Amino acid sequence: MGTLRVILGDQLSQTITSLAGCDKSRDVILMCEVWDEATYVAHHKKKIAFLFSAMRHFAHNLQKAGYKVDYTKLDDGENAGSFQGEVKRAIARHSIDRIIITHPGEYRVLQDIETWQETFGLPVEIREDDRFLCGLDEFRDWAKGRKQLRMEFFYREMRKKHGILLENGNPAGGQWNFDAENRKPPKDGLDIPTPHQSRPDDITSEVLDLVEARFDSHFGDLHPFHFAVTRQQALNALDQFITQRLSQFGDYQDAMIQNQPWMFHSHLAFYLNCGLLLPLECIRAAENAWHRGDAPLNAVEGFIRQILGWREYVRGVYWLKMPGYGDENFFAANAPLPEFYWSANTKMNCLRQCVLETRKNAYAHHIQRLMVLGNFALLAGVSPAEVNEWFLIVYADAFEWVEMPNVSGMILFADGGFLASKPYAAGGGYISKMSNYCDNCSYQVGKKNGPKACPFNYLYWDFLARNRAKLADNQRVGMMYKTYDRMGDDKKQAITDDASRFLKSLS
Ligand code: FAD
Ligand code: DLZ
Ligand code: SF4
Repeated sequence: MGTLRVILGDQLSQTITSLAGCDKSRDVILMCEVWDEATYVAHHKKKIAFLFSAMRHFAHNLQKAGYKVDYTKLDDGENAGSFQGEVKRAIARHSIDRIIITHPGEYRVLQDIETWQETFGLPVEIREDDRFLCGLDEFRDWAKGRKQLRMEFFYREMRKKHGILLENGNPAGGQWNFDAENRKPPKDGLDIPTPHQSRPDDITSEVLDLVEARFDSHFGDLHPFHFAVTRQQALNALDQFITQRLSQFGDYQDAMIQNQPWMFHSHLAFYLNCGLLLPLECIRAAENAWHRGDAPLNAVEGFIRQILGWREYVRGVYWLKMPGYGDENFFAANAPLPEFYWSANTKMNCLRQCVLETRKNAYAHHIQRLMVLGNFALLAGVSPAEVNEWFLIVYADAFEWVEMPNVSGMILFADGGFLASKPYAAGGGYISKMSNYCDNCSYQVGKKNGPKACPFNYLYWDFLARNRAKLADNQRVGMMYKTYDRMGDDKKQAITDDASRFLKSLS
């Protein structure tokens, strides 16, 4: 008798806890491509191709390392279509007396796994996912008794715990956070390196054919496909980021330039989230670049904060708030998601560009997600459920544990301020300052009202006015009401009328 060790599509790390203590002569590793996972939301074609190809390469490498791997491809005739069904089939095929799996990334999947012991009459061990730098119990302890959680304080604890960017126990450079230096607008003539690109091999080509045939109706362009799909390729992508982009990551972290989807970002979330890269190795690589003098502290600290701070923090919040986080709706927002989030058919150039790039690359960088796509969904009062589904579908790095807190917590403030201290609402002025999108727009960012005015401008004030009862006491937003109150009645009416006309035109 042996152990069935189940590895999910986002657990592609050779150090995954479910493999610890594996008896290669008796234990069986189960990996499966299943219809339920590929369609519970209609993921972007590139996302499915990326995960299936990475899974197949990972299984291949496990086999080469001497593991007994049982791998079900999506189009295998007997494929049961679900994790539960595939585990059942594997138990029937092999001589199994227990199941081991690492804690999954999604609550939905955990609920399913928790039924296996009873369903199959075998002991099921769910092991901690130690690829994260903060355990779930540890986060719960940190959060206990705090009325409000703030990422910044959590991040400082993580810096101390892991000894990152410390000098004699103090923060390197005398500050924990160098964000103030990381808000440069874009400038002409920036030399942005070409992003890392891997060439599809035979395994990837087979997967691309499969996705083309079976997921044709899903959103997104399948070709060209250049994601890294092996650990070695992902390490190359990390190395390329550290040597070519990191030094400018901080300065232009918030900048957006038309037709420059990749900017100086790392594009590593794809690989971190499926397990091809580990958070600590990315953090150490950045820290070492600073020690070598290859990248300035504002860039290195900014990058590390995203991984050691935000990434761990949102995961902690997700597991603290589940189940039910996705149902929270502080503003009672219930508008449908505008059709242009799929078609890009809008005269608002910033939104059009961000949707077009999302469709092409299954990627948009943080500030596009936050201040363009997210900001609009917030101001337009789109229902959290619809926004969550869209963000989960369209990005190849999207898994619910990281997508949902960013959507419900960060952009929609649907949790009433549990994750973030204020809604990231902004008018067109912010987008105009941080991008060149407005240069090519049918609307005029300088105009506040009327048919030619940038819709972000009046939607912003209309959002504040509509939600006054819920926001007036928020210290970070409250002062905006002083500005609103100084406006004349005609101006306030124009805001309401423009917003109402514009929002009606969306449906
Ligand atoms: P970089 O800008 O290079 O940042 C470095 C790394 O830091 C990222 O790879 C990521 O691992 C981590 N990171 C940065 N910001 C965050 C954050 N807010 N939360 C968690 N990790 C962070 N990130 C995802 O990984 N998956 C998602 O589904 C996802 N959905 C998002 C939805 C919205 C509405 C917003 C505002 C943000 C979302 N993010 C998500 C966070 C962030 O936008 C992406 O991690 C980032 O854009 C990925 O690109 P990158 O690897 O080039 O990141
Ligand atoms: C996102 C995804 C997709 C598209 N397909 C699979 C799959 O076929 N097999 C699999 O093991 N995982 C897949 N995943 C990831 C899961 O939906 C889910 O996010 C994780 O298993 C949670 O840890
Ligand atoms: Fe976007 Fe407004 Fe600028 Fe147009 S004018 S690109 S809608 S911010």
